[in-house]
Amino acid sequence: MLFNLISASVLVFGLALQAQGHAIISPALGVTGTPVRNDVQQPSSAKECGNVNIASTLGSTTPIVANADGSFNATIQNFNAGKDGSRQVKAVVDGTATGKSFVAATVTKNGDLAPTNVGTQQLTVQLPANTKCTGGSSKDSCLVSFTTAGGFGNCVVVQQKAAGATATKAASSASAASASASAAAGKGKGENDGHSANNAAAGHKSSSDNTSTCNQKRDERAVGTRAARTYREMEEAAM
Ligand SMILES: *[C@@H]1O[C@H](CO)[C@@H](O)[C@H](O)[C@H]1NC(C)=O
Ligand SMILES: CC(=O)N[C@H]1CO[C@H](CO)[C@@H](O)[C@@H]1O
Repeated sequence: MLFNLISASVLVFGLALQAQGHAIISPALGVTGTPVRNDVQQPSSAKECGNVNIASTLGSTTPIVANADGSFNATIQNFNAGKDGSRQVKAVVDGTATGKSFVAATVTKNGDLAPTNVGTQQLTVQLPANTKCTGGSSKDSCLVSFTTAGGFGNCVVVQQKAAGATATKAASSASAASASASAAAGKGKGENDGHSANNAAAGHKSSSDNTSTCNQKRDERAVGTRAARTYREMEEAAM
């Protein structure tokens, strides 16, 4: 009995030494069922989804459907406490869902930097306003990669049903475009602030210049149909 207790303590101690801050964001790319510690990746700028094979898992991963305003919720679960098991994340998004062209997204509701417990928290992310999810067989999926302050994380699949549909209509029909232009005008300042933050955060990302140019155009399109057309052409060119 005592021996069992001791070996159990040794085992727990050993596991604690191994445990270097793992946390996973669900529903994780390539993970079915309840995620376990081994599902956790270590995203890097070269491999934002870690070692997960994006092409072969994209279609079978449960997607998160984004709101029409480009926000979505996800759940983060850590497997050990402390900063190593941080539930505080940064997020980047790849509209093509190929894993090749990520830009910064804004985490509007984050988790604890150094949680004292093991558990879950809700994350809320705002995609940049000009994001178009074009990946996957339904051509409406983005990949979002999360990295915790502990260096762990993974990708999730985000579907852009409402916003994607609006964008597609806008590209093919002038009336839809002016409708979404007035919607954009109505949203106004808050979005722009988000863009500046995104662009600053994107920093090293190659598309940040294009992002800011597009954002400018997006705001201008409320001014008139010519601007709207320019913006649409730009969007089409970007696809
Ligand atoms: C995220 O969750 C909050 C509740 O915590 C809810 O109000 C909000 O609508 C959710 N957002 C999305 C995009 O589902
Ligand atoms: C308008 C603009 O800034 N276009 C640039 C977008 O980014 C590509 C490379 O990613 C450049 O080649 C373009 O000049």
